[in-house]
Amino acid sequence: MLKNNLFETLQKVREVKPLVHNITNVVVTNFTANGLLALGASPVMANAAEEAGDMARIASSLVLNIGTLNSQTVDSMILAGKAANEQGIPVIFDPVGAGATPYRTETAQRIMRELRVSIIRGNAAEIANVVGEKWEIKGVDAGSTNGNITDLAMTAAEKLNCIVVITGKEDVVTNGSTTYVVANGHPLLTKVTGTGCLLTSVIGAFTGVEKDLLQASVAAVSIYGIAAEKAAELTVESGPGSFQIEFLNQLSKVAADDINLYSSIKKLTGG
Ligand code: ATP
Ligand code: TZP
Ligand code: MG
Ligand code: MG
Repeated sequence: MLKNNLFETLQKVREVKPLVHNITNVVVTNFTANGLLALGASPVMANAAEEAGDMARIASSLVLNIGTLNSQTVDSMILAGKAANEQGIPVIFDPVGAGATPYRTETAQRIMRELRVSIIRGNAAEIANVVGEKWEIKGVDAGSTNGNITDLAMTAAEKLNCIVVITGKEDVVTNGSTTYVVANGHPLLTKVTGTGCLLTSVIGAFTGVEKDLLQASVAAVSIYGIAAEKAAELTVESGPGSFQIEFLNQLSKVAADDINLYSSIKKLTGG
């Protein structure tokens, strides 16, 4: 994937300011809205069943996140997802904590069954549990993983018939046949809650301007990791609090030169 394509896609986000409809969790709502604004997108959070379908219909993309799920928000997710599907609006799903409790696992599987999800993004254990493999998970955090993450991502993409993004030290992005590994990011991202959730919404923003959803996902994951690397350079001595704020600053500042210097994208499989 060409580095100047990455920057062009980012510039499109900044110009178009795609409306990203999020039905997300109460932990990360504010951080997600601020992160999307910093990136250049336009966030909206709308959970009520009375309006979820209407909001999804006017959005560029719909992001569903089960981090603090309850039966009402799950109903709203299904309503919004069906509305988005009818209009051909991409649905991006974050199965937060799938595998931690039966309710989360079953809800994640229900969403994948009842909706046409374009992209699913999670840690390795979450994605494994969505496809019925019982990898260890600790609450919402990935457990220790011995499994092959690339194989897991490719199998999941085939089973779920969507793009799969598995994040961790390295991120794997695949549609089942073409697979990329992105090595951007910084360990400080694991010390701030919601950095996975925000990434899922950032992928949503990129799908609002790039119709090739695999390219959109790779661009989002790499640019997000670059912003984190730059933020870490400035705050690693101070710690996660300073990093969280600087990360928002850097999301708003990623430039063509940063992409040329920092982006680390390898194509593993596919033409
Ligand atoms: P978890 O709860 O298991 O941390 P998550 O949903 O928060 O999962 P992460 O896998 O932490 O999501 O991914 C969020 C961001 O952090 C991604 O950009 C990812 O590349 C980055 N990241 C995670 N771990 C590391 C690491 N050890 N080194 C560099 N970047 C990382
Ligand atoms: N508990 C329920 S949702 C949530 C927590 C801590 C946030 C998880 O965010 P992320 O992005 O998966 O770290
Ligand atoms: Mg994390
Ligand atoms: Mg997560």
